[in-house]
Amino acid sequence: MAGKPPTGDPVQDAPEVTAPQHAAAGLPAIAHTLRVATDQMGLRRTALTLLKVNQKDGFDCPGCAWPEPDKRHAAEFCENGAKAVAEEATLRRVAPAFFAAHPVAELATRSGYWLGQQGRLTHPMYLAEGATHYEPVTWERAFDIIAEELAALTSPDEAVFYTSGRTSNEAAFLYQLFAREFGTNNLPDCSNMCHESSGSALSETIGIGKGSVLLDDLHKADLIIVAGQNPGTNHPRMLSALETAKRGGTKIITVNPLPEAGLERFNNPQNARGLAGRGTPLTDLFLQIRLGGDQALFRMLGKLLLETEGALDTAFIEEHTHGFQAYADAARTADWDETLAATGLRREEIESALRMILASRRTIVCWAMGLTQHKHAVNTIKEVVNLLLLRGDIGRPGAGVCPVRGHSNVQGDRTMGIFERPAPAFLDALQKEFGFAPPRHHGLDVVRAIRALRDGDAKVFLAMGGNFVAATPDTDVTEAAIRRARLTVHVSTKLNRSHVITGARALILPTLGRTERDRQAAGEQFVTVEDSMGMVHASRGRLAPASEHLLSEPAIVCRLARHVLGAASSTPWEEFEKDYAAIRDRIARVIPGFEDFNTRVARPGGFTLPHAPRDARRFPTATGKANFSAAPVEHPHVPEGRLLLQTLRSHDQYNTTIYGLDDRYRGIKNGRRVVLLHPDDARAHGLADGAYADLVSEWTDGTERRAPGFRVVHYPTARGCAAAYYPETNVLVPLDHTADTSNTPASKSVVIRLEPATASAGTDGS
Ligand SMILES: Nc1nc2c(c(=O)[nH]1)N[C@H]1C(S)=C(S)[C@@H](COP(=O)(O)OP(=O)(O)OC[C@H]3O[C@@H](n4cnc5c(=O)[nH]c(N)nc54)[C@H](O)[C@@H]3O)O[C@H]1N2
Ligand SMILES: Nc1nc2c(c(=O)[nH]1)N[C@H]1C(S)=C(S)[C@@H](COP(=O)(O)OP(=O)(O)OC[C@H]3O[C@@H](n4cnc5c(=O)[nH]c(N)nc54)[C@H](O)[C@@H]3O)O[C@H]1N2
Ligand SMILES: [Mo]
Repeated sequence: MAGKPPTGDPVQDAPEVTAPQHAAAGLPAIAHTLRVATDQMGLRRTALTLLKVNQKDGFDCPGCAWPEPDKRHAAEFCENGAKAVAEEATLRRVAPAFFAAHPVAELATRSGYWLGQQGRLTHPMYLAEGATHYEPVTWERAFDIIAEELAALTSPDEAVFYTSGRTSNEAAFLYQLFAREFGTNNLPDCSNMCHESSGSALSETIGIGKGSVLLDDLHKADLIIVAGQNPGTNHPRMLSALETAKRGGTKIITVNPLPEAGLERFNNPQNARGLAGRGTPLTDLFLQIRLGGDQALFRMLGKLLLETEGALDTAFIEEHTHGFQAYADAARTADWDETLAATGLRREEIESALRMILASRRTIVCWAMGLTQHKHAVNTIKEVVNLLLLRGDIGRPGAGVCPVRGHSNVQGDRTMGIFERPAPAFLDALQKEFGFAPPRHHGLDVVRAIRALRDGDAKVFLAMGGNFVAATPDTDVTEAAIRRARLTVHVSTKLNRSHVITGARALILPTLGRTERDRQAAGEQFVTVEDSMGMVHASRGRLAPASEHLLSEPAIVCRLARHVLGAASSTPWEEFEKDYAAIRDRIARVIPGFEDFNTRVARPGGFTLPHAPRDARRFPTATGKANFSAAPVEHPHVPEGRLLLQTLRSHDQYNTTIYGLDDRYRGIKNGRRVVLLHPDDARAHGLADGAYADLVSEWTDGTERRAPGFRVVHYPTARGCAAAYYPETNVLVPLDHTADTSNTPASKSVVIRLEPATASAGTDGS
């Protein structure tokens, strides 16, 4: 049986609401997985494909970056991983006839969901200046067009090279090499909108911007604090790790404005207890915090530890840390009234958390976007580090920091040098290996790239994956900025909004996905990725490519580089395209930790990158120690009558890729334009459950932004804290509303007011 054709028209957004669930996965997850997968792939392909996900001889799941356990199940994937695979391995195709039938202006009126459902891109396509339709173009001509526009720039810094985190290590290494040989560090990536705040905070405090725990540490911890993360939806395989930990006696504290089903109870579909029994309860203490209240919470916990006899690991603090006194002085001034106001918690709740921390000899803190997407995100994460340092909980088994990464290779892309602010040592190594002088001045991150495009300072935009216009904040501003570009180019697997909001000229370059065979001159190739815990391993696609016209990402970069750089480059681009082992040999010589790369990655399961704090309690910071921080405590200021809005993911989406219109665990069906409100907040605004409201964001410069027609859902969220899905609500996030230091859009704390809707219901306008 082949896949079903996609629905023909924009979907009517008509949310139906039932009670939220209290457990994740179980049989409904399996049923849902199989339905979605067979719709896209048919039955045979579904079985063949899903059995290769995350196996040692298979491909890395294109879903999240959670690591694979050493002992793997025959089905080492989750419902949402299966959806990510089905989305890529779909049998639906977007061929030239599709583009002939649909003018770009018409496609720009379609929802992101509809665009994505059309299938895989099959041919390179070109939108000429002034043209109404994309037309097929040869690869040669496509590269010439890019070379032509790049040559016309007055400075290499007028070009922007974006990356989304699915790109393999090999492609990412070549891509940054190409950009730097061309002459710019303009390498913004999705990380700028994601864990940049974690990277900033961890580099300053422990000397490396990556998490310090391995999978097994979670099993060994006495206490795991999960703050600002919804693993039931976004990292479902993490629930198996939490379940194993729980069964060994680990306690879990959840810190979240929402009671997320996956953290309440887990029905593991891989065992009988999960399928037929009651599953495993996960959270022992739920702290229903206000949005942005985490820094205040962790600071108060620190103060309480300081006041408790024998609570500190003084030997560790003395030998391995710096700045304790300044921190302790600041923490002692933490005030209960302010803490309770910022967190919305009761004193007893915080004291319960303290008792659990005191009872734990090994504590891990896990977090994701709930901590990183705030104005004071970097200081919030530094506060998490403070708490762990007090107890010596970094650099020993069962303890540490665990920022849970998003895209499956977002961490690897950064390791490979996708960064607008590269370290001088990295550039030195590139220079030595490839014999050119890389640019030394910093490039543009995501927000700065949008400003540069808006102001006419950047003119060519190239994206290695992703969906830039839909993923970034301030949709109207960003779309206008992109439309000013001379040329926009997208290397993509699937159609998305970024292909239809274009510069004067535009190219779509279709590429192979993770699941597909990659054959080059030297034979069949594999690529490598790095997971959230610094494990590097091979990924080998098995399916026939979606079309014979696709090129792999490494091949696209190699050919682009040859067209653009020509004889000026002495890099062996042709060799690299033939055999990716040649790329890995160079990575081995440039990037520490990759010595003997080809040999070590050939081992089943791959290898672990070094991490000085984790491996040896060495902290490569400016002080040579782990740094305490004494930043003032902040929390969002919300004017009277206003609410704070967080923009988050439903269960049926992967970032801007919409799989369906349900958010099963939260009890929402058939619609995405919903706003979750505490019943008291809703009533204060005169909004009954089922009423429709416009969300109006208010920014400090007096400007307002409106997202019309959201169905109000009375929901058990924290008081004063609303929630709605991204990307529909990106129109509300002001471009300048970003985190200090990391410059990450503060998408989890947007001040809004609610107005009765001007129209009763919208179509799905994502
Ligand atoms: N299926 C699926 N998997 C994914 C993705 C996907 O879209 N779909 N996206 C991938 C990517 S790129 C990423 S980065 C991750 C994202 O993974 P998550 O960070 O889990 O994603 P969000 O939906 O943004 O959820 C944020 C969570 O933090 C909570 N939160 C929000 N603000 C605060 C706060 O101020 N304090 C606290 N304590 N909690 C808060 C929210 O209620 C929610 O539970 O998932 C990755 N995996
Ligand atoms: N308001 C708000 N905004 C947010 C967030 C939020 O929580 N709230 N989260 C932010 C976060 S954490 C992130 S990571 C960003 C995500 O930003 P992006 O990474 O830019 O967005 P995605 O939706 O993941 O990109 C999906 C597209 O990638 C392409 N693609 C998929 N697989 C491949 C592949 O293998 N190769 C290539 N070349 N292309 C491929 C497909 O064409 C698909 O349409 O969004 C950010 N934006
Ligand atoms: Mo992300």
